[in-house]
Amino acid sequence: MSEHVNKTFVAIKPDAVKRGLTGQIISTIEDKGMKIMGLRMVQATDQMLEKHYEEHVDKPFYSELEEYMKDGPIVAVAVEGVHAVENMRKIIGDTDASEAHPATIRGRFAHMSMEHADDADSFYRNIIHASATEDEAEKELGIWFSEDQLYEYQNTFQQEVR
Ligand code: FUP
Repeated sequence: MSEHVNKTFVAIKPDAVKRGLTGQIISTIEDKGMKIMGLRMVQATDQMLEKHYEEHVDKPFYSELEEYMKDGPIVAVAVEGVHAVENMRKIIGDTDASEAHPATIRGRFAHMSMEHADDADSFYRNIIHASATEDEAEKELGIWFSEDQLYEYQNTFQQEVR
């Protein structure tokens, strides 16, 4: 397989699932031509989140982040494509929705700034997560999916560029 093709992990977070945005977000990934190789609705556990947010576990906002991520099921999506990691990060937009380009998922479906959430003493919710690097993607796919939940097949777009 070409070195330009990689896999990434996307989490449609509980706020997005509750708002009924799952379909639109999945469509956005499919519209881009990327391949969904795994899809599952899952209730996050403390253990999964501690692994997923390893770098944030000791931060002051962690307990609220954990509460937010356990507030309902998440929809876990495994995505493969040409530069999928980089493409997905562009599609989701800036972590702070108020900074995110309006054409991105965060820019389309959220507008709150982290600054305002802090002032209002409310936890910051930003719809979606996508892995930042290939190493992070590999780690995160391993947390949210077992091997037999990931499907290898060729989508139409791959057939076109073969
Ligand atoms: P991202 O990679 O865009 O998901 O962002 P981060 O890994 O930096 O942050 C993970 C989540 O922690 C974000 F979705 C929001 C939350 N967060 C805060 O609430 N406050 C912060 O200062 C940083 C992150």
